[in-house]
Amino acid sequence: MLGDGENPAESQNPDTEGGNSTIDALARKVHESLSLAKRHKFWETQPVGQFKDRGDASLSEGPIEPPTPLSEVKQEPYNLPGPYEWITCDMDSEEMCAEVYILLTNNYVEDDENMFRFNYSKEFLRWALRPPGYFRSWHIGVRVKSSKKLVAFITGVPAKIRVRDTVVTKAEINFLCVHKKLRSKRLAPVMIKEVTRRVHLENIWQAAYTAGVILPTPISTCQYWHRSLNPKKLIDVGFSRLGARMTMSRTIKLYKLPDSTVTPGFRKMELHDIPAVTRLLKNYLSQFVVAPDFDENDVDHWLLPKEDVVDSYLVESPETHEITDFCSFYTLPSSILGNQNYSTLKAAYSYYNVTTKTPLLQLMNDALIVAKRKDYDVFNALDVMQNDSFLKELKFGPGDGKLHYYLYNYRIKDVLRPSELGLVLL
Ligand code: MYA
Repeated sequence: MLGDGENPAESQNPDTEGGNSTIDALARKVHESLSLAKRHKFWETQPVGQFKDRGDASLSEGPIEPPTPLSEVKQEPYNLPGPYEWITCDMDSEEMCAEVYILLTNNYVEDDENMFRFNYSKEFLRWALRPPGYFRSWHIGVRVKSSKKLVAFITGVPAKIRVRDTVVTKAEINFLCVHKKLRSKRLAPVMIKEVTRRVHLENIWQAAYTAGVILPTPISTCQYWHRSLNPKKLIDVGFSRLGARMTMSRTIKLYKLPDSTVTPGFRKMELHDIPAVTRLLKNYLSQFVVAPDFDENDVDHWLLPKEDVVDSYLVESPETHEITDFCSFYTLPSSILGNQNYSTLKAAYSYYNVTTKTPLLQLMNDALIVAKRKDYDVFNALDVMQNDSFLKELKFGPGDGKLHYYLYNYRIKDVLRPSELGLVLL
């Protein structure tokens, strides 16, 4: 099933007792067994947790390197190979946005079997890349000088992220993409160094990112779970398989959902709900080790419903009119590669969910009902936050894609359990 990138050879589930030490041991073993040539030539030079430092109690938590004076930050862009040039992508421009969309549609993340490829919509990209306080200079493209064709991309957006008690403005790095024809030419490290330089120019020294590949060194490793909404299509396109001793009609029955939601007062979030939703989220997210520190502007941007981009629902108590619960998902279709009958898989991704009165299981079942009604084929969720408490019961199945979370220039002592993460990156 589709995850965010490849599924590394890892059979351990960190979300179990003793998971940290098992992962540490595994990481050390992998590191030791690699020949020098196979090591991370680029990542070993970067201020990130290194595999060899795992479990070293003398290293303290927090920034790995202090900020350098701004005057010492390199003023000119890094050198690109001769045929290429840097551009700053103006996502307000319809043409630019379309070029980025096409690059990603044809070259971005695929599953292990190359059956599906993320197909972020233009509207989604605009939303993801222009949050409050965004920097246009962090939307970086690489063009072929002669043809002007866009062949690589990387982005950052600023976000206040709390790690334990410390809130730091970090860059969230995403959409790193190199055209298929230009792979394995060490372009990615140059892109990463260039975005780092531009982030430093704004006096920001930390970053958060996720990837399907193992790099030095994950702060946590999560798993995607998938809830079939349209099982027949999912089976037809090879996203899922008919279970043993299951017929198609029994499978369809198994995943059937009621037509309407069950929680009284369940409705779409509206503009006037922003203060209440912000309060709910702030309270709720405070229990996690790593979480965004959302203010009302952030909630307006990230959680107010946007057609085919982000959906948010809440529970308004019919008696007191208090907002007691909240759930949300974002829309990220995938292209179905080489199928005669279908070209797109419509997927909803669980985003931020908060409960104070409604059982989470019931709230998420209502989210599934809404998603089904809106014609999504599948509802995906990571095992972050308290998601583990509803996944199995609501008939989500584990995917084979793992998603690793990383921090740049910030050391965390021990690997975190997914349930200690309160952060969802797009
Ligand atoms: S995750 C999504 C990544 N995109 C895709 O998977 C799309 C399809 N794949 C591609 O477009 C290419 O394969 C990419 C690599 C571009 C991924 N994150 O140029 P190369 C390292 C970080 O020869 P290519 C997302 O967007 C690799 O280990 N590093 O390789 C978050 C090796 O280094 P080392 C990665 O295949 C991105 C080097 O690149 C990734 O042609 C967060 C090889 O370079 C990866 N996903 O291109 C970026 N994949 O030798 C980090 C490979 O050391 C941000 N590599 O092992 C860091 C914070 C920066 C800001 C800091 C501010 C203070």
